[in-house]
Formats: sequence, structure tokens, C-alpha cells
Amino acid sequence: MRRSLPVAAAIAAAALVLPASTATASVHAAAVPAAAPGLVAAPDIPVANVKAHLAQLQSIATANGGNRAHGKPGYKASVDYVKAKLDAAGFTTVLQSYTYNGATGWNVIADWPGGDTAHTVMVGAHLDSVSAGPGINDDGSGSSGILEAALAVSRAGFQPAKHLRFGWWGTEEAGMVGSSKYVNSLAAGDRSKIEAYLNFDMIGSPNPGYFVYDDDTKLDQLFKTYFSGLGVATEPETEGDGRSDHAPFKNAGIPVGGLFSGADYIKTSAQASKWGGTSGQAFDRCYHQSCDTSSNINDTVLDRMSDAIGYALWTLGSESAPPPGTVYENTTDVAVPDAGAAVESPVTVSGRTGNAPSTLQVGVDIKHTWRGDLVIDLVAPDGSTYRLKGSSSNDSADNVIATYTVNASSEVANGTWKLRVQDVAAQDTGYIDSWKLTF
Ligand code: DTR
Ligand code: ZN
Ligand code: ZN
Ligand code: CA
Repeated sequence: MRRSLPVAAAIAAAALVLPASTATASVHAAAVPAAAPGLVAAPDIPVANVKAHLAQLQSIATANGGNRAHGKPGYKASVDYVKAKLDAAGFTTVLQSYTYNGATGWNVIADWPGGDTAHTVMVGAHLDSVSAGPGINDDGSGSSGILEAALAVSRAGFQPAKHLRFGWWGTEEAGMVGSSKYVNSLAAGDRSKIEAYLNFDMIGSPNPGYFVYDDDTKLDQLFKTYFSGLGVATEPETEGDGRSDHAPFKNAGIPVGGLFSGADYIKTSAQASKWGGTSGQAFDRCYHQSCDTSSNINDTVLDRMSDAIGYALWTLGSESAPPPGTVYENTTDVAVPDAGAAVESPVTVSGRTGNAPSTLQVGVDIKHTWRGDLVIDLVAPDGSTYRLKGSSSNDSADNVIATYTVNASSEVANGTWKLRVQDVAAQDTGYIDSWKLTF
């Protein structure tokens, strides 16, 4: 015999939640995968154009004391060259200035108008050289590769679903100063909008290797797929962890990837057998030296890695958001303590655009021997709570297996949603069997 307890009003907040029915939980369809990406084939990135940018950077260094280093005139001249090309191609550009060691530095940030800025794909390279030389491979090669890829986006009039952003970093050689300034300047909400940051620091090494950043599985696989299509073997990039501009992005929790053709490490005979070149010799014998000039470039690796940048932009940029009807489910049982504290079961939504719908479907499957004990809420990623079911002392039926429709149009879709359940009356117990969001 149950002792009755003061019963909380059993009035659902009808304005927000309309229990659709007590339909039994439908047979769960597997989470609907993102629609097959509406891939648009990437164009070739002309290596001749990339080399023309390198020739310009070489001329700039030659005219400015032999380098393009932070705090020297050759760096600002490099910034002005890159910005002028981007402005002429229709990019929205910003020079982000900062001070380091008493000298002004600049990042060049370029946004390609269009695409969903909640889903931004960013590529970057550092534009500064060491003071010892012109830095044509390190990292004129990466700077020129992403510049020509950006110009290819403009030439193609590419209109990807996602937003494309490009960054040329200052003062990398002193320890990723420019890229750190950029990442630290991002509002927290803006960081999560950068779905991927791809770094290209040295992609033209004269005795080349083909190294792929292995920090993020998806971005690692993206480039592996590209190079396997060329029949070119790759190796994971391991020496650079933390040694280039992807580090501040990774430290901020942003997925990172990228390519590297090698610096002062020595090419092994096994590597020479698969990549060609000279074993027992550094990938780049002019690393951080005055001989890192226009002649310090291997055109084949520069071409292949520049094309890989284009492939990455077109592939990631074209990915469509998961289609309507995608199911996000948690099937882990969570015990609901009798007349005790509320418990929660999380579901993470990602890859969506904008806000949740006004008809968000919330399917719950809670096993319980007196469902009137249960108070059930949906908690949005920002903590907003939506009452799905209130308690009812006279509802002695078993289980809550129902789908509720919630107007969640004021909630950002991406993030961790939670089902919160509390048993507010003694005796009878149960557990969350599963629950799901569908939209
Ligand atoms: N620190 C970079 C060169 C460098 C050395 N190892 C890696 C690995 C991955 C990217 C870059 C590098 C520089 O001198 O700019
Ligand atoms: Zn570098
Ligand atoms: Zn360097
Ligand atoms: Ca109970």
C-alpha cells in the first residue's frame, strides 16, 4: 500500500510540450549518417602560380635585407603582397596587429564570403621567415600554397556549405606568436565554430617527405585518402607536435590537420626508396639558413601538397550538415533513485547548423513501476530546461514510453543535451532505458 505524499501539481507546461502520444518506442533506426557529401571536385592548384608567389616573396626578401622576419621590412612587404592578392580576389581581409619584442607583427586573416560561419574550415601558414634568410620553403611554400588555393576558390566562384577562412601568421619562428594571438582573440563561441584548422608549414622541401599530421583521425584520413589516390605513401608527422601554428588551435580544442615535407631531420634509406631523393641527407638542408631561396624547392611535392590543400578545402567545405531526421540517442541505462536526486543522461549533437527546431522530437523510454512518481525534463546545452512530464500521484501505470514535441527553436542545436529524471515519491523505482532526439 503506498503512502501518499504531497503530490506536485501534475500539470504539464502544456505551452511548451505536447505529449505526442504514449506510442511505444519505435524500433530505433541507426543514427542517420550525414548525407553523402555533395562533393564538388576540387580544381588543380597550378604549381606555376604557387611558384610565382614564391618568386615575389624572394624578390621581397632580396629587396629588404635578405629576409622576411618579424620586425623587419620584408615581413610587412610580404603581408601587403598577400593582402593585395586576396582583396583583388574578393576576400574579406583583416590585418590583425600585435607587438612582440618591441616590434609590430601582423596576421592576415581572409574570409571567403558565404557559407555557414557556424561551420568554418580554416587553413593557415606562417608568413614570417627567420632573420638568416628569405624563408622560401619555410614557410613561403605553405603561404603560397594556401594563397593560390584561396585564389582558386575565387576563380571557381566556389560556394561551399561551410565557411572558408585563411590565415597567414606572423612571428611563428619565435614560437607561434601570431597564431597564438589569433586563437586567444577568439570568443569561446567562435572557437567552436572552427570545425577544422589545417596547417601547412614547409610543403616544398628539396629532398621531400610526405608527412601527414595525425592529430585528428578524420583530417589525417582526408590527406591519406588524397595521397593514396596519387599512389604516394605517407607517414605520420611526429616531430612537429607543438612546433608550428596548429599547436594553439589544438590547445584550444580545435581539430587540426596538415601536411609537412620535412626540415632538418635526415631521410632514411627506407624513405628514399618510397619517396625518391637522397637518403642520409636532410629533407631540407637549407632549413633556417640563407640558402632557403627560390632554388630550395622541389616542384613535385609543392604541386602535390598545394593540390591537397585544394582537395581539403573542397571536400570539407562541401560536406553537408546532417539531414533532418537524424537521430541522436543514448541507450545507457541510468538508475533513478527512489524519491531521490534527479539523474541525467546526455546526448551530444554536432555538425548541425543554427538552432534546434520548434518541433524537436524527444523520445523517452523509462522503465518504472509507478510512473506518476516521475518528473521528466529536457535540458538544452545552455542549461535551459523544458518540462516533458510532471508527477502525478494517481498515475500508477508502469513505464514512460513516449515522444514529446518541444519548441527548442531558441536553442543552439550543437552541444550536449540531457534528459533529467527525478523520482519524487517513495516506493517504486526505475531507470532510464534509453532516450533520443530526432531532428
Ligand atoms: N618549426 C617549424 C618547422 C618544423 C619543424 N618540424 C615541424 C613539423 C611540422 C611542422 C613544422 C615543423 C618552423 O621552423 O617553422
Ligand atoms: Zn615554418
Ligand atoms: Zn622555421
Ligand atoms: Ca518511487
